[in-house]
Amino acid sequence: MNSVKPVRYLAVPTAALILAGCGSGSGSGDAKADLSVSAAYMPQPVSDSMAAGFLTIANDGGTKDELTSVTSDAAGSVTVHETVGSSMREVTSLAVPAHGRLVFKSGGNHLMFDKLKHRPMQGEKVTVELHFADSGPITVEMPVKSPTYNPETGH
Ligand SMILES: [Cu+2]
Repeated sequence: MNSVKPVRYLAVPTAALILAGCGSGSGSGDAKADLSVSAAYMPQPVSDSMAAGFLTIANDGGTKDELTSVTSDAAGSVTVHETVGSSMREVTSLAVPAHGRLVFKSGGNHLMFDKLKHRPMQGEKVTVELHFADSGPITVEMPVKSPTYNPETGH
């Protein structure tokens, strides 16, 4: 008579499978994050060891992503900073909203290059690799501009 019990338990895994199927279906197709980078530049640093970098990451997809780290062969470390009031602090990630942008600009979010291999000069390029929570890495050639470069005026 112990052959009755297993039948009753079959109902539970079936319901779980149906739920799992719904969940994976909604995450496919054009709902994914679709990232592109523009307006990248580094003001020629006044320091031999440290520099800042700026860029804009646009997301044309319907799902948000997160910038989780930045690496560069030109520097011993690259960290992501945000500016709150008049002080800056390092953050471990920044969101790239769905159908939105993550903007790095002077006085706001910025990349901080530390332990530079050499001091980047105007006209050179610094290669950085951006790493995200979901999307694949993006390599960016960041041109070095004058120390007082203003992206709004272009000089
Ligand atoms: Cu900083």
